[in-house]
Amino acid sequence: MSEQLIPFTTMLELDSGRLAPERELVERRLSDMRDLFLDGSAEPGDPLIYRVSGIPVPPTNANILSSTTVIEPGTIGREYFMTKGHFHEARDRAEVYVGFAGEGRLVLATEEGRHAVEPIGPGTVSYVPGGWGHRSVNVGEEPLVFFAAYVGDAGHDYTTVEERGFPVIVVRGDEGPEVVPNPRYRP
Ligand code: M6P
Ligand code: ZN
Repeated sequence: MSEQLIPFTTMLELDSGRLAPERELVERRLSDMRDLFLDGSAEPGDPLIYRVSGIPVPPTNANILSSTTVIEPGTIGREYFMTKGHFHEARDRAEVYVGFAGEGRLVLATEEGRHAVEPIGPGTVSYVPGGWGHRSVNVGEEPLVFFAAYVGDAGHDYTTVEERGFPVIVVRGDEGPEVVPNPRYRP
C-alpha cells in the first residue's frame, strides 16, 4: 500500500455546489473554451461558464476522485453553457454523476460515433461507462449543480473532443432545449 489516507468529510452545499473546505477550485471562462462553441468566436464577452471544485486524493486506481461542478445558466449563440467535455485517458474507467440542482443534460459519445443524452437534475444518478466521452450542459435558468466520482487514475483527455467534437449539441429551441446534430462533428 503506497499511502495511508486518514478519513475525512467535506460539506457540500446542495444549492450552490460549494464545498467546505474548498481544496481545489477551477474556473472556466469562455476564453478557455471558445472553439468548443459553434459561435464562440462571435461572442465579444468572456463570461464565467462553470466551476469545478475537487476533492483531491492520490490519482491511483485504488482511490476515487470526486468533484462538484456548477454550470452557470446562459447560451453562446443558441448553444447552452456546457463543460469542455472529455474522454478518460484510461478509456475503460467509469464515472458516476449525481444531480443536485438545476436542469441539465449529460451528453455522451463513444469514439465509434454512438451517442446518448441523459437528464441531470435533483436526484439523478447517472452511470458513465468506460469508453464514453461526456459533457454536461445547463439547459435551465438556474445554476446546474452536480457531483461526480471516478476512478482515480482515469485522467482527462480533452484533445479528442477538441479535434472531433460530440455527434450532437444542445441548443435553445422555440419550445425548450433541442438535441441537434453537430455540424462540426468529425467521425
Ligand atoms: C465532472 C467530472 C470532472 C470534470 C468536470 C468538468 O465534475 O467529470 O472530472 O473535470 O465534470 O468537466 P470537464 O473536465 O470536461 O471540463
Ligand atoms: Zn470524466
